[in-house]
Amino acid sequence: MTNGLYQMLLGHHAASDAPLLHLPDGTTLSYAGMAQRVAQISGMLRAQGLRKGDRLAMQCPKSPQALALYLACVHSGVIFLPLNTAYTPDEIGYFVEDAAPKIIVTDPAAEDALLPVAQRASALLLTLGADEQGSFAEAVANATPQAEAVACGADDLACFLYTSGTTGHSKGAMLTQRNLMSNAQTLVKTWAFTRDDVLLHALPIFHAHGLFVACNVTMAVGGAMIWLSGFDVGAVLDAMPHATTMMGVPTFYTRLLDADRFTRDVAGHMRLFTSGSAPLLAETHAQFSARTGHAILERYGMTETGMNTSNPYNGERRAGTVGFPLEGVEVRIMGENGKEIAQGETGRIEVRGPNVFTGYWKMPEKTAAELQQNGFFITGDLGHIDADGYVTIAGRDKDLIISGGYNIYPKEVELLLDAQPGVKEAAVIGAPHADFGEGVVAVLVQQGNEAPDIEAIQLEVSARLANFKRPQKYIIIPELPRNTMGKVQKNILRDTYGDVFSAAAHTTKRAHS
Ligand code: MLC
Ligand code: AMP
Repeated sequence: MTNGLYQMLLGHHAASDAPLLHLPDGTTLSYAGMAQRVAQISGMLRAQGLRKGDRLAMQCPKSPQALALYLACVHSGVIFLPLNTAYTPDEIGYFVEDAAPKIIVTDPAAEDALLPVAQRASALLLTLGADEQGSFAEAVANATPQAEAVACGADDLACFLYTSGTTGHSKGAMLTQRNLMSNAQTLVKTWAFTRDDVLLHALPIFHAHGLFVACNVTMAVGGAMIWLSGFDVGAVLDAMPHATTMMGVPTFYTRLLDADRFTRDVAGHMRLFTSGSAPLLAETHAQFSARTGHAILERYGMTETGMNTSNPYNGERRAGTVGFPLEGVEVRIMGENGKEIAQGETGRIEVRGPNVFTGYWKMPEKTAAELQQNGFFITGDLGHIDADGYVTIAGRDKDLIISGGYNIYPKEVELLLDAQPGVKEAAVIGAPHADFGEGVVAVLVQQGNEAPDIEAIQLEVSARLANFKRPQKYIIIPELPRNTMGKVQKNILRDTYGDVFSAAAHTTKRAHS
């Protein structure tokens, strides 16, 4: 048994001087250079007693060494658990307790706050900053390199990605080597990636999009990445003439379109722009085509499944659709009665294939509720398939807000707001937002005669929840609209407060920001 995922990502090119990362300081890290880093980190993991199947959690700023840590986990058979850098220590505490990692690697700035979390879990806490300084670097420098990859099979677990749920509790989606390998290989074919590609990488690497789609696909072919720490329009425009491809969330594209400097010439060297993680407005697609001559290729995926569908590389990229099921992936649309429904009609989207995860860590009931015995995963998205086979996402069956490509489950925010002084109950909704697609709005019902102290609530929310989950608007109303079953009618709230982020709304609504 070898280690298929490691072979695909790095093993095949471990001796190559070809560039892997082009860095902002003008230097380049080659595949061979990355393989050396990985062997060194693997040596440290081994010395710390981590073995196949153990977990390592990382909440670090994006850096080449953070990518090397992911690869070293794959190399060592250690399950990699990347965490959003915006998560608060409270949130991290939950993931650490649930996944029980042996090592937590964090930003030096978060060390003090995370120390109690690490101590409670008996985990070793190491620090790794954006400049690659910290105790992680010291531990790695002193290690004996471990060149040989630990043998892993396709069914061995490679990563846990936490995804929030409608109950307010996050679930660790367990992804195997097969899930990641099959998806990357399919995408390489579908999007015609080759070693000549230079991907402009401005996404975070703690989610499926930036890590498994962008990095895995590029590395599977031995291509290069221009490695940016995040999405800064100026830096992206400077880099674009040197790149051939970019993967982004819709916010990337609307922000680029807002920049006068973004012209057909700047995009002239690119062969492919892909979009996903959130719906791309047909209007953005059209504006982008008019400005650059490029039709953005929209695809559809999930943490639990990797990518499911894609518009074609050759052929019509139809705006407003997410294209066709990927090779080897089955997509079906189910009706209320549990039966597959006729083409063209909207129903629940289910997917099956080698990309679909194996279940939620330590949550057999939740796994059984969403991942059926026949292998079809219930995505929680609603959609239809047209006569030509294009899939359209028509809405969501799950109560979910997607803001700038990040998911917010209202229940999690509502539970916190419900517990605040002066709040009788809360409903959290998404409202159209020009930059983020959707923005988070909290609708509160006050307890008693005194209005809740919004500033105090905002402080508490900031201490507890990651920044992208925090409501950007608070609205106080006498009572929440409910149906005859007593269920809050969020559709009415969305209709009523749908314009809170538009300029005119500021003067007409009783909204605090
Ligand atoms: C940042 N902020 C956000 C936000 N990102 N608010 C709402 N939604 C977001 N997504 C807030 C911060 O709290 C901050 O507020 C202010 O905006 C500026 O912060 P920033 O960090 O400077 O923002 P910026 O770097 O501009 O980030 C915006 C962004 C980023 C769109 C570039 O959010 C991003 O990289 N999104 C990508 C998400 C992604 O990779 N999703 C993939 C999931 S995988 P304040 O008050 O502090 O100033 C998946 C599967 C699939 O879904 O199909 O791909
Ligand atoms: P996540 O849990 O972060 O993996 O988010 C997955 C969800 O993002 C999916 O279930 C969809 O609701 C949404 N999503 C991903 N890609 C698209 C897309 N291209 N269009 C619309 N929604 C998308």
